[in-house]
Amino acid sequence: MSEPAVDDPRVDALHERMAEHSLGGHWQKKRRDPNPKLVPHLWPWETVYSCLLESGEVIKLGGINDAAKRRTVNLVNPSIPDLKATSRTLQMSVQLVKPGEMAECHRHTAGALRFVVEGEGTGYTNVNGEQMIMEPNDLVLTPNWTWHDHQNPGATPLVWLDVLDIHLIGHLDINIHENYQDARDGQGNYFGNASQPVLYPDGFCRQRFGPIRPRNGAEDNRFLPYTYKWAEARAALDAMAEAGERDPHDGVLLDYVNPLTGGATMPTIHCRVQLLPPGEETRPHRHSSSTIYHVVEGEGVTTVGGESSGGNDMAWTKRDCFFVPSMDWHAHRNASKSEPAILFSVSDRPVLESLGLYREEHA
Ligand code: 1HN
Repeated sequence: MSEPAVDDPRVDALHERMAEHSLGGHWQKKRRDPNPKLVPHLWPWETVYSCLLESGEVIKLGGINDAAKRRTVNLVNPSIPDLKATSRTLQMSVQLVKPGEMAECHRHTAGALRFVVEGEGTGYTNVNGEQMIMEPNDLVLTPNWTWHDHQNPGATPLVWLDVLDIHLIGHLDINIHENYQDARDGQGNYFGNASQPVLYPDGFCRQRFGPIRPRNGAEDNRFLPYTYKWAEARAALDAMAEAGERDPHDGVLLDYVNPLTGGATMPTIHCRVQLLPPGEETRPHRHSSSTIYHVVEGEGVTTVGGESSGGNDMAWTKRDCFFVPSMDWHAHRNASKSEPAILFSVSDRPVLESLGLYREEHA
């Protein structure tokens, strides 16, 4: 974008001198728009999955540029391809750990969670020593600065969605990463191993922080490693659907809450799961948080954008992922007259809420 022509050479001279000193006039145009409006987008699972499987053939874990020893395919918003980001705050990726493989132990200031897609119940993420077993559709939290490695001792591939607040953390200039291998204990000795020891059995955190728990909980209860089992979420969805308890904008809706505070799943990311009964059409609403969805089952259509923009229909089917930008009107429709549709979603809502910037509007 070029400067508007100014006839006064004194103004040109001023602009030049300010630029030399890393200064800019409020009246000057930005050189490039760093803030394009994000677009809604759908990533068909078929394509994502085939690229992931192909990466399993040609990308060694800890191969090209290392990439902190993870084999993930990132969902990239087409508005900001250079940033390799799903939204301005969150990253959703898909990760593959093949039978016998391990993704080495590390920790970072970015908070992360996994939503399991494929697994036979033997693969696990070790979070600060707890062996968190990953069964399909389980949700596993690795809060910021918790050690985590992923292990697949089974016979079939382990596949899950990763969600990280890494772009928010980047904007805040606090993106720090440490490999377990390079870390030292209190005596200054290197840990030296690629994985951490298993200290606690699966379910330790659920028992420790669930409704029957020791009096002294976590030191900072906003940052809990935790697992939410799909069997419980699914049973609750079915019971509520049966009872006809529905939100007009989201159908049968459940929050994954922090079990100690009852608040958001994590300080920066909130998770939900919703069931749209057969034939359900929700009423449009919009809000200042942006949301990434993953279709757990069923098929339907999400219409994004108001009447003025004509609306953008995203038709989805099982395991597809799609993004709804902040402040865009949206409504969901279950295309089946006989089967429910289930959507898992993540949003940056807790960030907006904590800054006093959360807004919601209903049609
Ligand atoms: C990461 O550390 C993991 O720990 C997964 O499994 C995905 C995407 C971007 C940056 C770091 C993991 C990631 C990631």
